[in-house]
Amino acid sequence: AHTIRLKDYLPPAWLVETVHLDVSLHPSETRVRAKLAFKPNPESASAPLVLDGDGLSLMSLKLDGAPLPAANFVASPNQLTIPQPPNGPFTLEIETLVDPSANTQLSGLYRSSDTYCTQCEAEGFRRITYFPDRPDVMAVYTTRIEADRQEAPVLLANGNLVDSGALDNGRHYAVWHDPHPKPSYLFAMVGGDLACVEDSFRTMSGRDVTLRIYVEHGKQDRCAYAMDSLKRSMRWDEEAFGREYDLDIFMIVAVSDFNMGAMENKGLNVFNDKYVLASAETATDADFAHIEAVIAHEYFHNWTGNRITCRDWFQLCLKEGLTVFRDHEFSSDMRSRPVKRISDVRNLRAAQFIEDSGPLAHPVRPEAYKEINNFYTTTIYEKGAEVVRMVHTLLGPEKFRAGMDLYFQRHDGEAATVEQFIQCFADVTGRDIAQFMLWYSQAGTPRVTVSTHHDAAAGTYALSLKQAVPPTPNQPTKSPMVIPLVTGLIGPDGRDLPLVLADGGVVRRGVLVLHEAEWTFTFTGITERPVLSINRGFSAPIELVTDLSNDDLAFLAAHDSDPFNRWQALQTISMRLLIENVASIRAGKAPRSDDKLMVALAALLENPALEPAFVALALVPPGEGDIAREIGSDIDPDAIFQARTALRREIGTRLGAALSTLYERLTVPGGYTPDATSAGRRALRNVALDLMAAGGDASAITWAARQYDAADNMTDRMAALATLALHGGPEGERALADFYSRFEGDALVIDKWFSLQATIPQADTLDKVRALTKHAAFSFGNPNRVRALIGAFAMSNVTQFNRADGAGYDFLAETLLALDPKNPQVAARMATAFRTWRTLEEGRRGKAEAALKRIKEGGELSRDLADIVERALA
Ligand code: HT7
Ligand code: ZN
Repeated sequence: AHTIRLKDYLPPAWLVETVHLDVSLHPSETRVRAKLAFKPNPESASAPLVLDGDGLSLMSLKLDGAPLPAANFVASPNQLTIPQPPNGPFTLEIETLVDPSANTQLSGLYRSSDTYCTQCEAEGFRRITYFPDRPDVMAVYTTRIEADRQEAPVLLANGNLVDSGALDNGRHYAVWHDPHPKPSYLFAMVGGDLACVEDSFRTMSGRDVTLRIYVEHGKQDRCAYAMDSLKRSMRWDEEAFGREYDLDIFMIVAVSDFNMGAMENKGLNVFNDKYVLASAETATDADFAHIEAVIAHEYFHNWTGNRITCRDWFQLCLKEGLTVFRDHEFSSDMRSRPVKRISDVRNLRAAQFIEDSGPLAHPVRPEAYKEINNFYTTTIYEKGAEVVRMVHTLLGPEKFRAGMDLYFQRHDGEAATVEQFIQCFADVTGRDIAQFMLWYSQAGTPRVTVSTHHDAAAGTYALSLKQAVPPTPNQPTKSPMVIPLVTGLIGPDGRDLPLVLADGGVVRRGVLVLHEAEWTFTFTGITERPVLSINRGFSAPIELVTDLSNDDLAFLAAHDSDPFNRWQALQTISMRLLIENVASIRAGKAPRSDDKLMVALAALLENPALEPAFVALALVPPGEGDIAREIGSDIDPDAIFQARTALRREIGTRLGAALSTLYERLTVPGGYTPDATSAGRRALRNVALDLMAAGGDASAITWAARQYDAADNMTDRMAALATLALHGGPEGERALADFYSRFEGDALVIDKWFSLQATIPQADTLDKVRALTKHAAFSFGNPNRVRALIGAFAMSNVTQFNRADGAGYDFLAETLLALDPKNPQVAARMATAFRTWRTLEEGRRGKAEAALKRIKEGGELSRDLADIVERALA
């Protein structure tokens, strides 16, 4: 397939001022009439008019009201060209016919259950009509939709409703007008028989905005948390960023077939129903937190993405990284900031660091792509957010806000670039940004190695830092980056010492900035040896290698004023132990235990000042993927699993008494509420239960069974079910069967049942997963089902996906080949499970490579799947 390159960007030759769409909905023959007002772009040379299409059937074409003779245009399903358009403005009327029921790709106009809906990002609009389908062509849209009133009583599009009424033959229509110019990827329309929950919000300037959430009939009572999250997001964006909503109505439509989480279409967000619907009985605390975050994320896009959009898809992180940063900040303000940061960093390491160290690594702003859908990655989103966070750390909150204000003021209504965004921060500080831009252009996770030297006689403390960025695809050598390291030196009394640099330099807000490949910061006035706390709050997305001893780390775990580094210290001690034990297990020796680690963990359990949610996170050892990443090559997933299981067993047995006390003490009084404090208590209680079971405590199984039966909420029921399924033998089987019969028919809940079974690290799991693909509740047509079963198996069941006999790889290869013709986007995403294949030990490596090659040669692959497989093999 053709490669698209950033360096080839050219402004559009033709701009579109207005779009009038007239859509007559029909299950298989939807007629779309598009009237487009074109004008030449004064900034580019005259050129033919070339419009994008994707699988379209052209029915008629008029230019300035007159049918265009066939000799004057060239139309194919994927392109419409007018070689010699008029010299000045003109209108084009294009009529196309589309089949929403046959659209299994879920891009363009499709049907979810019986609802008509659209997904236009990144390039779905061209599956509805011919258009210059690129984000720098911004137009004002008016959308008229007509449909059978019975089939689709609700007709929605972007903007405000300006007209509606009845038609003959049981049909009706609605006209929506969106006054804000927008790119085609933000277009949306919906038609269906949906229920609606309504509320309102008064903006900071006193305007009343109608808020509506549309869901399937009967699901209205599961929308309360989403609505509350929306109102809190709207208020927060006013308070934190001064951003007010700009239409009279904001709508969310929940659909059950959706390729991603949600979509920020102007005024008409379309959501995967997983991120809308929640009740105590059906959603876990984690689900509630995700709903809050995704609602906020899509709402925040109204300013960072919609009012200011991206010039081209290479700038995707401009809207996504920034909006993730904003939603992380929102959740931190709504919940516990340290707990949110630890969870976000855990996710970053588990997904982005892995992507960044393998064949799919790419810069936060890529320079080339074959299929843009494959670049909605954790690097664009999560690393993109970390880069914005570093700007915040380097500048401090006031200057950061000033830079953001300037960005909104300068670029409102525009399609902008990453340079323009970063330039705003340069302009409010007078700083040079050239080196910082490397964060956007260089892929790979920088590794910073730290060594320290305390000179008691001189009262100095030298902190030597070295940075290196590993090679990544097409980037063999790298330059040093700007790395902001929030740092503290902790004295023997556990208090931070003043940071005074020997050269007279000032350390603002504890931020040391490394610019060079190697640098030594020397502090004065340090008479007693301090303990170093560096990269506090994970101020830079780096791998850190320090010379801290385990005793230093235990000291940090107990005393650091930075909660993130308290957690990190325990993780580092555990990681050292795990890595040693993996090597022992592979050498046929028994894993060792670490008394000091147990003492440090026990201290956590006894410290009433710590938040339960923090303690819960601190008790969970590094994941199998993290351990593999740390080891780096020649990975044996079974040895990693055994080492981790041994550590969990050790924690469960050594701390058993304290864990059971916690379990009994931490019951959450009253009915279920999803707030962060109660969720934290539940999290710790459930971690305690699971560790007790891991320690082989038979009473833990009894407690889990009791908890499962008595639970009044999904968090406790699901946690008990997981413990039983993992450790409970027949009790586990009984509970799994009970769970299915309790929730049969509730697809989102049954997804939890699929995922749990797919992630059990036992030898018969693959057979069970195969059997579950035939289960009545499973469907390859629904992305949530596919992700719940196949995705969970391939991405989260490290030992069974990586079975030594290669059967896990074979299963995934076969599944992807079957799924690809139906839904290439989802197939391509699942294929990224192969991204670490080169790090495996020889036997598995060979089998994974063979499976990848089998996919590659498996017939006519979609551009999406071919791109991932080719890059994985390269
Ligand atoms: N901006 C949205 C991205 C998205 C998407 C991309 C490709 C294919 C389907 C999609 N659905 C949504 C989501 C977001 O980041 O807010
Ligand atoms: Zn987004």
